[in-house]
Amino acid sequence: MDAISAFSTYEREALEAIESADSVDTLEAVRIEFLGKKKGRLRDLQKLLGQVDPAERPVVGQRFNEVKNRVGERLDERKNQLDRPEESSLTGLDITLPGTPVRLGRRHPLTQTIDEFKDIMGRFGFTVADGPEIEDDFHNFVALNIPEDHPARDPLENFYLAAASIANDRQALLRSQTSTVQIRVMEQTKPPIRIVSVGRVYRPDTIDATHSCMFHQMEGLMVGDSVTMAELKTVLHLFATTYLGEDVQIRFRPSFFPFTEPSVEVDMNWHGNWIELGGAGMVDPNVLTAVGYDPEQVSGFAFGLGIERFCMRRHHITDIRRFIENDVQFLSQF
Ligand code: FA5
Repeated sequence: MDAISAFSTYEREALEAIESADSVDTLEAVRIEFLGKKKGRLRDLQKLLGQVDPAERPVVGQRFNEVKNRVGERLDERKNQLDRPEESSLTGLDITLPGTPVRLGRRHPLTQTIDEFKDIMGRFGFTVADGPEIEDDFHNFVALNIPEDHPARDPLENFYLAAASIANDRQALLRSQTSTVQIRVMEQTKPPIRIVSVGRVYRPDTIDATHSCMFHQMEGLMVGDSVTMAELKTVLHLFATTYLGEDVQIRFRPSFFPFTEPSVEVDMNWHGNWIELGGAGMVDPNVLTAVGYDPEQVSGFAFGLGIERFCMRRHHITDIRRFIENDVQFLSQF
């Protein structure tokens, strides 16, 4: 047999033996048989190489190296497979490919704003209270001193639920304001009270760049022996400057809410524009009475701020609908 065909036979037999080796030990035996330095079959091939005509040696030598390298490489590959049986058994998975880069998500800008609001108010001593989004007309209207004939109770202004009642013949609806939580907290707690409540509210408003039918409010309530309007103003001013910076101005405009007396609309001026923050005022004596407090003994202030508009102002977002479009490009900026 000439050297070239001896190399080919060696190569074929070595590769077959490598493929059929089913353990690291068997594979090691194959390595010793074909590549072993002392008695391996490669030594025989080397001897053959020494006998070829010097003129043919470059070509035959090249073939010898090819065969030797090919067998060596295949041995290494098979050894890797046998060393990691679980991975090799995952069909179709090439574990040598680079991994898919992981892209971490981020919190929604409104969630970031809400967390920041709670954090700021927490530093002023306000704890967080929660209330249900499906409310009853007692907490959304009656206890808030909103009479039966008030336009805020109009079916066209609210999402009343078809089921006639939650309990006690109360009409169920999606809450239209977080002021409901004032009542729920006062029903269960004695003064002093200092809470904020942040959450979704629902109104069938016409949707445009600054109005949505579902939005978020932060309610604040402070009740104690002698809480005053000056404290309300201080808290809102501190809140706005902490969130937006020292260059914010706060303005109170006389207004009316059935559950506060006096009532105000609160505006802020930031970088030259006035925007409405929300409503506020001193808790109406009728509300204090409805929850069993004595209005001669305690007083309090309350406010309700629209969260979307704050967040829009800070981040220069011009359309409230951007918050609910789920556009990853938009959301990934925050
Ligand atoms: C209220 O909801 C009162 N509950 C606020 C209040 C609380 C007054 C405590 C007194 C004491 P108003 O309806 O004005 O008030 O809403 C408050 C804020 O919610 C508005 O200033 C605005 O920022 C936001 N808001 C109201 N309607 C929408 C809407 N459709 N889309 C987005 N934000 C809105």
